[in-house]
Amino acid sequence: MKKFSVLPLLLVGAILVSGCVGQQSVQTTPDKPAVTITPTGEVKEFTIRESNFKLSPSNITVNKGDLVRITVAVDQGTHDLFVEGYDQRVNVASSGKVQIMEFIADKSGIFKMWCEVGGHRDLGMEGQLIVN
Ligand SMILES: [Cu+2]
Repeated sequence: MKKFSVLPLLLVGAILVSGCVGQQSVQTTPDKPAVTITPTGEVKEFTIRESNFKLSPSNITVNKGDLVRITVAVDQGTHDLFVEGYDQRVNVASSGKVQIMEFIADKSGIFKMWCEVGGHRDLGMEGQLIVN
């Protein structure tokens, strides 16, 4: 009789333990590698205006950990905007269109950004995102 009454308790115990272990393994092995940034809590907002063939402003500076919000406004012609390193992009759009890209600046460095349409980059539509 005693064997029968102990067995269910052991099973419950085993389930509880495996449940805890499962939770711990989720915490210690996330899907993505841990990103070691401390968010600054700052939101840095910019508007980059695009025309033939320049970005205005062409350089923007933020601090690592900032939330960066860039409003890309096409004033003239047809353009997109790509930010290297962060792989951020707004779609190709024509005059009058406004798009927003937003990301956490989790890597410091100087990252080029440019318009990918035709030869626009070579014509001057290039700038830099500087993350200090
Ligand atoms: Cu362009």
